[in-house]
Amino acid sequence: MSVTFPSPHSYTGEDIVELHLHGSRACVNGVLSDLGERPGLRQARRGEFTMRAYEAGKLSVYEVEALGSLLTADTERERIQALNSGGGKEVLEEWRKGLVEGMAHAEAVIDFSADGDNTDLQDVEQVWGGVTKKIRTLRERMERELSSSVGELINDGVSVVLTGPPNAGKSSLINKLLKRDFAIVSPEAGTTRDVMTANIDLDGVKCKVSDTAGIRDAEGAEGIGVERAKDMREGADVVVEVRGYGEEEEEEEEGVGGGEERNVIRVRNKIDLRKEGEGGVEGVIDISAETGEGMEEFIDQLRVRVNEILDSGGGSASTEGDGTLAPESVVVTRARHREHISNAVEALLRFEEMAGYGEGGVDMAAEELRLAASEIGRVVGRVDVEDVLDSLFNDFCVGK
Ligand SMILES: Nc1nc2c(ncn2[C@@H]2O[C@H](COP(=O)(O)OP(=O)(O)OP(=O)(O)O)[C@@H](O)[C@H]2O)c(=O)[nH]1
Ligand SMILES: [Mg+2]
Repeated sequence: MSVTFPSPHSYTGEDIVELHLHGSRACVNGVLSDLGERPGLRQARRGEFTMRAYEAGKLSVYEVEALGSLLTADTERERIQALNSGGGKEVLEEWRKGLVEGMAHAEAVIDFSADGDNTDLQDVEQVWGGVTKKIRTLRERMERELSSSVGELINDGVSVVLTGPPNAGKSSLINKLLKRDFAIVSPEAGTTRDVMTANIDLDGVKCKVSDTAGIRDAEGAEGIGVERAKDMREGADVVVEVRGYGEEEEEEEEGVGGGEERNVIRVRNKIDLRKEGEGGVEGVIDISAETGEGMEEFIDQLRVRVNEILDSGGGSASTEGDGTLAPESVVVTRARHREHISNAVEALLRFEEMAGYGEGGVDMAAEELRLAASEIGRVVGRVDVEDVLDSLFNDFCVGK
């Protein structure tokens, strides 16, 4: 069976024919090899359909990125965020419109001042005052959006780093979390050296969990592993401090453990070795990576921390009054968006500084507005984005 999509109402805007076949490899290969022998026909490259849709103006870069996120989405939150990218695009277009309006007003003020007619000077100043006020509000709105990294966290995953002394059971714990034999576990201290990272889906939120080398004074390859472990701990969204049962005390003295940092979860592993009648420690979750005891409480605690991070990362337009996420208003979902919006904010700060300085100032200030508008335009963008697109389309599969 075949279905035709005449131009311009197809995905790419061109004429498209879809062949619907039986799914067996032999059928598909038979048809493909027949088509391949006909002049002018070849297989599509990865993401070529989307590339053509983009070139035909059917999709913006922002939408292509969202489609890329959708195709690679591991979790429900990622999927919803990608589907809601339209909301982000609308916000961006509203910002750009505001900036372009500001530019138009600036032009008017410049023209008016050039006329040398001072009778309506007060009106002009009033108009200009209104423009600068609007731009300031817009800039504050952008800063609020930048202060939230929820979009990127949902896309990239929340990083959870397991750390602690050698032999505490970090590798055993990651295996338990992943429900598979992922990292090597051995009674030898200093088994893990490289950082080992795998994703888990925590109620629809992607978490990148990393097992790291046990922290101790070490040389050679293990020493490098320890350095990597420390770097990972530093950059983690959530730190899980793992101690082996009976090993907590000496660690505290060395100043490795403890800490009341908000993003730290402290666990005491190997609780199956606990002696009769011995109690727990305040603020520390007892688990056994071997028997699974306490794992539920640990995962609950992890869930609480991850949600706290997402909620506080919102703290703005992306968080509703009751603290629940409103993903439809998330604008920044990639580092690329952050970069352009930050550039726009900087330009607007310069604008605000100059806007007050008489006539010459308006000229220069207007230039900053233009710059800010073009940066915001790039986020949605059709401006010099070839490199973005190249790397993006590579993530797509053939046929998309
Ligand atoms: N009894 C008991 N033993 C455990 C438990 N968890 C881990 N172990 C044992 O502790 C030893 C060390 O476990 P690992 O998971 O390799 O510890 P690690 O923290 O990754 O160690 P390094 O990679 O060397 O830093 C192994 O012999 C495990 O079998 C537990 O809950 N109970
Ligand atoms: Mg290990």
